[in-house]
Amino acid sequence: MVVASPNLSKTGKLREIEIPIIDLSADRSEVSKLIVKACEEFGFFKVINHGVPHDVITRMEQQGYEFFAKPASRKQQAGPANPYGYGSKNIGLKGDIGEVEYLLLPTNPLSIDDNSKTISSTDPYKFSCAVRGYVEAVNKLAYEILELMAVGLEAPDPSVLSRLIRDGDSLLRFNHYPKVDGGATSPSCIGFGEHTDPQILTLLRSNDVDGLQISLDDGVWVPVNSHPVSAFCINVGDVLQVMTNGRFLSVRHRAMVNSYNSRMSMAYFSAPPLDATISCLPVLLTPQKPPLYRSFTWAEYKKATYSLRLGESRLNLFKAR
Ligand code: GA4
Repeated sequence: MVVASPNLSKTGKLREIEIPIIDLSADRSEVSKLIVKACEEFGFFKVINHGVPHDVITRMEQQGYEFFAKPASRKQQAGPANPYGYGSKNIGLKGDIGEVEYLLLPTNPLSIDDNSKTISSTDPYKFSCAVRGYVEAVNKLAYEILELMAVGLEAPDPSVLSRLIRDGDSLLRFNHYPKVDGGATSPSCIGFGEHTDPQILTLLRSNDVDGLQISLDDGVWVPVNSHPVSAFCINVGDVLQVMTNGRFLSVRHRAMVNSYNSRMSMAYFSAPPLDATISCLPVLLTPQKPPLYRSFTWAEYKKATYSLRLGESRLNLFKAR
């Protein structure tokens, strides 16, 4: 079932569109078609009835709120982000800034346990349990969505995408966008500047404060409202654009801040292992549609990602000749 999600903002260069909301409990073959359509059209959709338990989400959110409520000096003990750890205003390694503070974490269980000690000295066990539980649940959801995509693309092997994220280099990010005076009316209202996500798939949860925007190919920004609250936002990353030979769009997006409410989001970036080779799925290649990108390893792509600014297009570096 696709529920219309009308967007009410009409200010400036913002446009109303209906972002697909896909019910994952509906008929599998129907759902796989809807997912493919959304990925082709927007590189973005929302899912409901996704199977991630409500208490797993709230436990995780609670940990995020508790961490960001700590004094700056305490949070800084978990930073500076290089690229992992606590960061405030500085994004990445090339001088990008935004009105955001965040925690960026690798998701393998050992790293979670290790990082928990600096992030939550009072109760590292509680933090680590919440994060482990959440990662397990969203990773399962990522598997399911990637399988549905493969089915929708008519790949002979339905696990051709999902198996790539097994023991992968997936990351977790808590973003906190404090309210900013003059937010939404001044240039400083950008919380996280426009970019695409380098990985395969991003699964994002946020509180009920708006701020996320996606860009259509004509450069118009579309606000994604935070309704329904129980949904996850899913976006295609660069690697999936390469694997689908440009059929799925790695969508440009950004996060805005406002002067009324602070926003918190939690993003799970599902990625392949560093040594995985990324290339187009054979089922999508024809003599008329040769590969748009050359093959590369995830390590190679990740290195290119960190050598560029946030908004720069790294995919251009990997175009086939
Ligand atoms: C964008 C998507 C993820 O948040 C992220 C970001 C990473 C970081 O913050 O360390 C990057 C950014 C993201 C792309 C370009 C580089 C790297 C900041 C930056 C300027 C964790 C990721 O994988 O790439």
